[in-house]
Amino acid sequence: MYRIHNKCRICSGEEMDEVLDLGLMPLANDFCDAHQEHSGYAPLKLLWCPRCTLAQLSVVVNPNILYYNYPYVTSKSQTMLEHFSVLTGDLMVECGKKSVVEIGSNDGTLLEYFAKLGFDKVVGIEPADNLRTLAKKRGIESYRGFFTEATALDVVDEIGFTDLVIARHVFCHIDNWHAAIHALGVLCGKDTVIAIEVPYFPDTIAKVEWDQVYHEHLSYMTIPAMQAALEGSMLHLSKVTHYPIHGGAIVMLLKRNDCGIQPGSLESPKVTLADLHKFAESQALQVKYLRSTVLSHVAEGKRVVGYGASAKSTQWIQACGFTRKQIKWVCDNTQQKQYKLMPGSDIPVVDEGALTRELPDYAICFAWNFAEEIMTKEKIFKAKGGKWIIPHGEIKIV
Ligand code: DWN
Ligand code: ZN
Repeated sequence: MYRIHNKCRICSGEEMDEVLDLGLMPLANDFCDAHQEHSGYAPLKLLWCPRCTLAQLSVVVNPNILYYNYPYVTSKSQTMLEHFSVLTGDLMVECGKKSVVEIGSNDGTLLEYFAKLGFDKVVGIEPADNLRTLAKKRGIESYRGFFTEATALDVVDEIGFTDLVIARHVFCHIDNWHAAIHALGVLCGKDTVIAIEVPYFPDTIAKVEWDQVYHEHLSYMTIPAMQAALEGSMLHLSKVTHYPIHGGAIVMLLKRNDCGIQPGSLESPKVTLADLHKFAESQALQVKYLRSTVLSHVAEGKRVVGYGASAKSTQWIQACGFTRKQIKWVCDNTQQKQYKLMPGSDIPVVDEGALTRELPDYAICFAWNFAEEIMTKEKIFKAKGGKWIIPHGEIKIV
């Protein structure tokens, strides 16, 4: 199911420091029916390479297990759609308006924006069969499989060099960065713009978003790490823009070295080993706090549920050791997660309507990145006396 990763994926350094150990964890998106075989548990440890400053996991879970049937769909939040609208607008300024290739194109939501903006070649690459089917329903065609040199060559054969390549929240899921960077080069003509969106690790650290650490996220991105990874390749980092999505993300624009434009200087806060040790200490305190808060409410006879069966929810539930004794259910608007069981804890996932049907006393908003949207939508819960617990940074009860 997994293999040990003990050499830095940028510099092959073997002297990596262990900075966070979450123990054995289930795969964050392994939602199963009761009778289905669960994928099981794998160690979840964060290592730090002092040479190139990349934080990375100590194991690599087989990507076929993680991604061939993937329950997360990008179209389930209004906030995300607004982000897509801003992002496509920003990228239109950077590139020509003919062809776009998206790596990890999910259900085709983002590519549909580009199709509507008048791009005439819109192509996805997506390993998950269920997601390619959803994309097809939107009129988006996607190549089957992971992003490799072979796929890049197929795409170039079909549409030539593309104006824009976009990869949202996939780069940190990739094990072999050097192969991926090489394959990106294959897609690129002189004027191609590559846009890579990733969670921004300095934000993850500063806001103690430890729940972003799970088996899918093999690496944790900083600008110096990306620059180190690109060294010696035909690409360079030309621009970085920060966006608030998913608790803080950056979009890095990459161009070919021979594009004729010199990159400007890129500012980047440094993450240090000391920051990571502090992060690990704060993580333990957050878990202790949520656990004791929930246990004391349950002891008083209050009903506690979860809202949003995000990957992050698996991390919280597992780290706090919650079972359905503490959390009755987690509701979610994603059909593929509903009426399944949460990975590890087997807490049931139900539809969103459960919140107003059952009016529990407390709902933990595990999709804290969409808390505003969710709280606005679920006004009745609050009006009837329900309280939100927001497990992000200093845990808040609203
Ligand atoms: O990298 C990744 C990031 C970008 O997305 C993936 N590995 C997996 C995924 O992480 P996540 O599952 O933590 O993502 P979200 O978008 O925070 O998940 C939110 C969950 O909440 C989804 O299952 C949808 C659900 N939801 C809901 O039920 N009602 C969301 C909203 C806004 C709602 O109103
Ligand atoms: Zn390294």
